[in-house]
Amino acid sequence: MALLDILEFPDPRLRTKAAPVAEVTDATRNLVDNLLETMYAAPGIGLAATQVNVHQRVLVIDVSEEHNQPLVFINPEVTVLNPELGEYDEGCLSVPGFYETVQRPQRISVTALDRNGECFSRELDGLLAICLQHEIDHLDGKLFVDYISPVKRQRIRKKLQKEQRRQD
Ligand code: QAP
Ligand code: CO
Repeated sequence: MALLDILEFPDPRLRTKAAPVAEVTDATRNLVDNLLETMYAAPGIGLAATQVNVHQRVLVIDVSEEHNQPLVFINPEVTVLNPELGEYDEGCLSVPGFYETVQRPQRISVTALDRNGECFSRELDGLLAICLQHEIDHLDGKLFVDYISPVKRQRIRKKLQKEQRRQD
């Protein structure tokens, strides 16, 4: 297993649209394991392959309190069950230190492949539904800061770029 580097906003590679996984192989399972290790080390509750510069439709989530319920979604497809929006203060490992309120549908169903390439479907609500939508956005090149005002987004961009120059 390996810890992977996480791309940070406004890195243009975060805007890449990820391609579907044609076949779940050992290489896919290695990616999943590395995503999980990187997410737990951060620590975070969700990580998409896009964030580690791998442009395949793979993401991992663990919203459990004990950090012992890893969930894997490969080629996830969401259907909104109830268009009613809920608000949540979202953060992102690619936007470290910033949290903003985002509105998303609260009840969804997802169909995806698991780490064995088996298809499954689940109905989701609460934080898990929010987190899954946030992570699928990454696979489409989208970030939570795209939902906030341009002024706030620009302020976050400036602060992170300054931070990144310090580290280079
Ligand atoms: C996505 O985000 C998410 O700013 C997962 O300094 C978050 O794991 C979806 C993190 C909230 C819905 C609601 C963020 C860690 C972790 C930071 C994360 C930070 C350190 C974010
Ligand atoms: Co994120």
